[in-house]
Amino acid sequence: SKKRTGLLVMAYGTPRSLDEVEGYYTHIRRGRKPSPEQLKDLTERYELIGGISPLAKITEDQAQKLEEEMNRRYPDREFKSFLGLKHIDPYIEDAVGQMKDEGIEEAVTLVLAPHYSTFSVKSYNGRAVEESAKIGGPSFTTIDSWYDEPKYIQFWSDKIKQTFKNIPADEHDKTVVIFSAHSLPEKILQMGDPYPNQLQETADLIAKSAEVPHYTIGWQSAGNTPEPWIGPDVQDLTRDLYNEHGYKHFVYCPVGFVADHLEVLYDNDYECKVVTDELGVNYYRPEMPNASQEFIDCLAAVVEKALKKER
Ligand code: FEC
Repeated sequence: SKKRTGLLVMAYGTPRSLDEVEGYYTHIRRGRKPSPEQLKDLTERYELIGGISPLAKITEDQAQKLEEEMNRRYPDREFKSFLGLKHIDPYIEDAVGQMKDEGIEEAVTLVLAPHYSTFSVKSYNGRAVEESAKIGGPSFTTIDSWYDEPKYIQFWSDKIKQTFKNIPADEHDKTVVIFSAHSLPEKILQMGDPYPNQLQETADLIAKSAEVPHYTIGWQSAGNTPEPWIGPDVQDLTRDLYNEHGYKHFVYCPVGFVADHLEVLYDNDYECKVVTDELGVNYYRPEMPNASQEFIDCLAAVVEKALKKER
C-alpha cells in the first residue's frame, strides 16, 4: 500500500459570519473579551470589505489544491491535508486529533505565512507538536519559513512586472514599491527574532528579479495596544516617501500574507488608498497568491524540500 503522509496546513483563520466575530476576537486577545467599541470597530471593518472575509474559502482551497498537487507529484504516496487554524475552529489541535484518528503517523507542517517569528510560525508549529506529544499523534517534519522560495519570489516578481505595464514607462522612475508584512510588538527585536530581516530579504529578492527602480519595506496592521510596534507603518511611510521623493505611483505588495483578507482588503485597499487619494497619487496592489496554480506550485516546492529532509 502507498505510504501515507499528512499535510498539516495551518493558517490564521477568520470568522465565517458576523456572529463569530466576538469569539474570534476574544481568542486573538488570548481570552480577554473586546470592549463593545472594539467589537463594533472590527465588525465595521468586516462590513466594509463586503460583510465577511474571503479568507476562510481561500485557505480551504489552498489546502485542498496542495494535497492534489502533492499526490500528482508523488504517485507512490498518498497525501492528505488537514486544516488547522490559529484563532477559530478547526483549531490546530483539532487537526492534529483528526490526523491521529485517521491513523496518520507522519506529517509535514506548513504555515500559510512565509516569514518566521516567535509570534507566528513558532507558535503554530509549537501548538501542533505539543498537541501531538500529548495525544500520541503523528511525528511532524516542521517547516519554519519559506520567505526566499524561488517560486514565491517569482510569483511577486511577475505580478509587479504586470503592474508596471499599467504605469507609463517614463514614470517608472516616479514609482515606488512598498513590501510589507504584519507588524509585531517591538520587543521581538530584542529577542533576536529573524522576522524583519526575512521581510527585507524577500523584498530584496523580488525587487532584483522584477528590476524595481525604487522600493522599501514597511509594516502594517499593528495592534491597538500601548506597547510600541515595529514601524514605519505603511500609511506614514506613504506620506514620508511622497514628501521626500515626490513619487506618483505607489505599488503595495503585502508579501507577509498570501490571501485576500481583512488586513489586505481593509488595511491596504482602504486605509492606504485613503492616503494616496489625499496625496493625489496612484494606488496599485497586485493580486494576492490565493489558490492560484503558481502559488500552489510554490507551496508544493516548499513541502518537497521538507520531505527530502525527512530522515
Ligand atoms: O479575517 C481576516 O480576513 C483577517 C485575518 C487576519 C490575518 C492576520 C495575520 C496576522 N496577524 C498577526 C499578528 C497579530 C497580532 C495581533 C493581531 C490582531 C488581529 C486582529 C484581527 C486580526 N489580527 Fe492578526 N491577522 C488577522 C486578523 N494580529 C481581526 C484583532 C483586531 C486588530 O488588532 O486589528 C494583536 C493581538 C493582541 O491584541 O495582542 C500580534 C500576524 C499575522 C501574519 C502571519 C499569519 O498569517 O499568521 C503576525 C490573516
